[in-house]
Amino acid sequence: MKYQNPVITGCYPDPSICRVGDDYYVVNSSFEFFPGVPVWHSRDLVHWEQIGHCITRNSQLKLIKGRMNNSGIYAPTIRYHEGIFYMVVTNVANGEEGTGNFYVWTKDPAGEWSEPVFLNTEGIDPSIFFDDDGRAYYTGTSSAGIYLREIDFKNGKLVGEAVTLWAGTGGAYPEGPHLYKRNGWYYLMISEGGTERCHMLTMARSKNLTGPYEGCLDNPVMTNRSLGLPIQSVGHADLVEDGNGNWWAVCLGTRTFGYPHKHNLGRETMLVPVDWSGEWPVFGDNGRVLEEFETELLPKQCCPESASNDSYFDDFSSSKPDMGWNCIYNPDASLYEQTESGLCLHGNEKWLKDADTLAWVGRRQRHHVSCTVVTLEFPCRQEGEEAGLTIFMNNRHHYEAALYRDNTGRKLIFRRQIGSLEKVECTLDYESDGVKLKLESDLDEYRFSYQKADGEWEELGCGEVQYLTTEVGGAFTGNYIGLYSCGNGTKCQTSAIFSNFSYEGK
Ligand code: 6LW
Repeated sequence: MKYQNPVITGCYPDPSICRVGDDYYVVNSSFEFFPGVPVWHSRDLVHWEQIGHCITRNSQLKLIKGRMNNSGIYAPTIRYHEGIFYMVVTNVANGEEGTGNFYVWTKDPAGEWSEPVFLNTEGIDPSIFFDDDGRAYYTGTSSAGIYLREIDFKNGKLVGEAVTLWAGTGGAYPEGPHLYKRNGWYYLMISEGGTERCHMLTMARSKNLTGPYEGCLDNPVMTNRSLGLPIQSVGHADLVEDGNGNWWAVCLGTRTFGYPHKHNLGRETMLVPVDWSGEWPVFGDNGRVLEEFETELLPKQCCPESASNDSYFDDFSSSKPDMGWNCIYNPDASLYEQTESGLCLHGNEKWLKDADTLAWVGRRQRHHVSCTVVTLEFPCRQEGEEAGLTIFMNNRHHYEAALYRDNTGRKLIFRRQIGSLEKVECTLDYESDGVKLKLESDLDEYRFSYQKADGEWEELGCGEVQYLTTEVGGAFTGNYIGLYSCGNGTKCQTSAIFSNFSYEGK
């Protein structure tokens, strides 16, 4: 059978995987977005369905504001041991209290996870390894390389001395470590070169847990660097052995376009067949990650119900919001309300360009070519009130169509914000209380339109995709399609009601 990469499209980087019987679970980074750490389930490794989040309560996570797409939740690891799932992760936040490395645990990965247990240790990209004798170990990054320390889950703390295991092959940023044991060897797998175009996966092994570790002579064992392949920047991988003894890796990669290469969907999750019949694993096509792999080895059971993430509709009638929706930073419940007419946003006094708590919900853009339509009711009366549909990399890079009230009346506007440049490029006088908005995307442009009274769509404006790419305006995340309301200086008196949201990816 042939399958296509990415297997999880959109901004779902730093995948980590574990298996329990026939069930596979993946978690990803979530940065400043909330809920944090999406949890996916699959039985065939190709079709993934989101079943929850590890972080769903403000008490579990304090997100700091202000740093665009490069703070918050980095690089989780998921492991299963004796009936319990553990997820260990970093909240990157300048060393503020209640941040750093922590783990949460659960017996049901689709349910609620525990309160955080902080580990008070340096670095990022934590991982957990259970040795055959049942002892558990933590690995993480330091300036000297990858270090190991025993972890005592009973008492929720690291114990003993830290030992540096390996500093990699000399590439920048040795990170993303995971340990595995096979045929009496401890294998340490890490990423080097940075998460951008030089990203690579390297390995070392030792007969002893604490080393010395010897690098694989074939390092890097996986990379697409300097190759003209459609998927770039592959790395940050995790391995899993299926029930038939075959090995697989999940890793991140980007689908780049244009020249110089750029990407706007963030780093996505790829599946790589691994041949570990020899001493060292061989990843994908001789160390390269392809868009399409042909393999007869996938676990047989398929999950057809989760086969399509290509289209999505929401009338916001469900009492629990769909898992694909996120807020930015910790949510303020007073800004959101579910009503019979749809999702109601109560805009606060902020601007959309503020790196702050907003009445904002967004879903990841998961396809380059896509079409989103949403209905908005917003009889704005107070000067400055605004609500609309935005394509959003971060607070400094976004385009939107919105209903807006200025000192002369209600307007329909199209605005672009590219760094510190901000321009309202179209302003139409607009009488009606409501509007249907459309956002279309391809590799070149984001196009916004609205539906006129006669049912025809009229374009409001468009903007280049390239200015909303990671390379131009972002850091670690991809674009979100957002619904928002803001008062631009004064708290909104008018509620914005969004309904009939549809997204179609091609
Ligand atoms: C993550 C690091 C990385 O912590 O990017 O690609 C960082 N790898 O390991 C943020 O995703």
